[in-house]
Amino acid sequence: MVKTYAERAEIFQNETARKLFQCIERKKSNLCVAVDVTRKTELLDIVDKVGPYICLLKTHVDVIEDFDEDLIVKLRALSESHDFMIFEDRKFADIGNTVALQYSSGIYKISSWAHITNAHTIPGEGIITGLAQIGKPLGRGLLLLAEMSSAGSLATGSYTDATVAMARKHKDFVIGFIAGRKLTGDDEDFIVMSPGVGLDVSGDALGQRYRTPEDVIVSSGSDIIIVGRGIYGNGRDVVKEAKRYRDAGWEAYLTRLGL
Ligand code: BMP
Repeated sequence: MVKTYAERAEIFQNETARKLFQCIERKKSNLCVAVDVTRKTELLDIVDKVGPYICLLKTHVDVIEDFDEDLIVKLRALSESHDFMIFEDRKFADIGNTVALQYSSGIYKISSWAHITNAHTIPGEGIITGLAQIGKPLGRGLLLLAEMSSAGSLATGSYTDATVAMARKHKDFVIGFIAGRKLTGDDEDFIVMSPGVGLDVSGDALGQRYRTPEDVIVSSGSDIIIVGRGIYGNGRDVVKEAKRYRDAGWEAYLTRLGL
């Protein structure tokens, strides 16, 4: 039987995963918004508008042209006031020693504010142990990129399988996957977050491919939809679109539960 988010919240060893599922249940939202804009004020404005409808904000902090510490202070305040968590989509991809430095240091000090980050598995298991050295004491969670939504992705087949095997060895820190579908049985608990979700178009000019929330959640068993330009792109009404995707994601979840 398919478990509810609330039931699954109890199972996780990792504190961040538990809190995320509790937040999803509280807000009745499995929507993560991806806000890929380049100015602080624009980012903060969108986040303030969509905040009530999301469980998770996904950032690419390195595209912000006027980044400063104040942005982090404000994002954290919005995360508290609107009750969502923060996922920095850093896609680490280096040896353990290097990623530990990239995660903790430099301009962004990602580990100090992002509840969740992610990593490619191409370097091998050292990338997880390197990030865990920094993130585990802080109670952070890591997602592994097991699949990608872009056309021609090489993250398929045995690469995806090896990524799942790595996750199983680090369940206290690895909380799940970026993937297009559920990758493990119901007896194991990993969160699957799926990017490449859109209701109006099937792709972009640079290889992105979109599927509907229903396809992702009901047919493929994913847990969280990640939506970017479908919400904030092309002069869209950000609040209206955020509600629309939140509702579509939640209805799909209820359908999956058979309700
Ligand atoms: P959009 O919905 O605007 O296409 O944005 C998708 C977001 O998800 C981007 O921030 C992108 O970096 C991220 N993403 C993706 O599209 N596909 C993947 O496989 C992994 C991602 O992180």
